[in-house]
Amino acid sequence: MTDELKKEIEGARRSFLHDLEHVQSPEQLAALRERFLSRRKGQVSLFLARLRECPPAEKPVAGQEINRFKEFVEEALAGAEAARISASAPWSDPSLPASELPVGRLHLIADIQRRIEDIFQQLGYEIATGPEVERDEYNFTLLNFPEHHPARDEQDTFFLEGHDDLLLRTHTSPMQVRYMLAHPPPLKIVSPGKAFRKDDPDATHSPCFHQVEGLLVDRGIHFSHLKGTLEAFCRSFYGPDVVLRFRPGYFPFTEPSAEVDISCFLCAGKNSDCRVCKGTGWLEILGSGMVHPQVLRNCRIDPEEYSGFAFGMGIERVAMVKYGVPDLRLLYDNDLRLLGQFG
Ligand code: 2U9
Repeated sequence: MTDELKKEIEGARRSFLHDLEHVQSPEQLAALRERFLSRRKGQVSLFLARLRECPPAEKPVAGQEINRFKEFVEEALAGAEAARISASAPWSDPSLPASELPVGRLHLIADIQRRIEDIFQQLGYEIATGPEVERDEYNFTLLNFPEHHPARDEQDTFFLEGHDDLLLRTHTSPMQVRYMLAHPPPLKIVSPGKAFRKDDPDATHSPCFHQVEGLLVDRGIHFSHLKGTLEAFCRSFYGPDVVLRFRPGYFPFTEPSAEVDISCFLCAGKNSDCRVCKGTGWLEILGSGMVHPQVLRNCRIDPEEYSGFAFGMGIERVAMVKYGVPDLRLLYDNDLRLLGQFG
């Protein structure tokens, strides 16, 4: 019985291999599988049915033979299927370099903010950040804004409804007030972050913008320290050949105050059609001054013993000047092409 079955299995194996060799389509391959492995009438099932007729002593050997045949058919069909799939796959060359993946980068505002922070940290400044919803007292009163200053008008500042003394800070200066109230001098800090003003958006204005302000308070601080510090910063940020120009200015919280221009880093004043400085040779970039004695007093610092300087810059303005961004609104459009185009 076993010998007879063995012969039949051998015949079936040859017939299977012959047909497998001549398979020409996925459909023919499926039909071959059906013919040998179908549960009801497949060749393997027919052999298994024959086991019942086997004498008990021969059953284990006969069963083993049938199982071996079944595994052989299954493996051969799987191999043929795999070969068919890889033959139909598009040709590929694994030695080619991988296709380029898009790589993310910091937004211009965040990038510039960090670069400015890095430079001041190297000069020994600490980074001090604070709340965007501020008290009127820290945003205006202690900074020496008179009661009827235009900035305190509802037209210019976002006050919180139902909270007369709360507002969205109009500059990052209140953080420096907080710091002075909490730390005795000497102190050296920069305060980066968002500020808010009721401006209609246009190419140079946005109701939410970003600033970095700096403050240094110690004994014997005078205007030369301010000049030297801003020169060191601008040379590091804009290039070693940049020249600074100080013009008189006015801020309630500094006295004297100065607007600071830098020489045009693109044309150094030599190109009357320069796209960066528009031919003037100068770029307005910073505000600064010596901290007003009243502001020091308001922050519990004796102006007879201590003096300090402060400065501020708008990050959007820096981005526009440094990278030639023509319209500040581009910085907020969330168009990823911005990241490749500038900076
Ligand atoms: C304290 C005392 C003094 C910070 C200063 C400026 C000058 C300034 C503007 C630049 C462009 C704001 O973003 S902007 O519109 N800032 O010109 N800021 S001095 O002076 C301070 C701050 C805090 C306690």
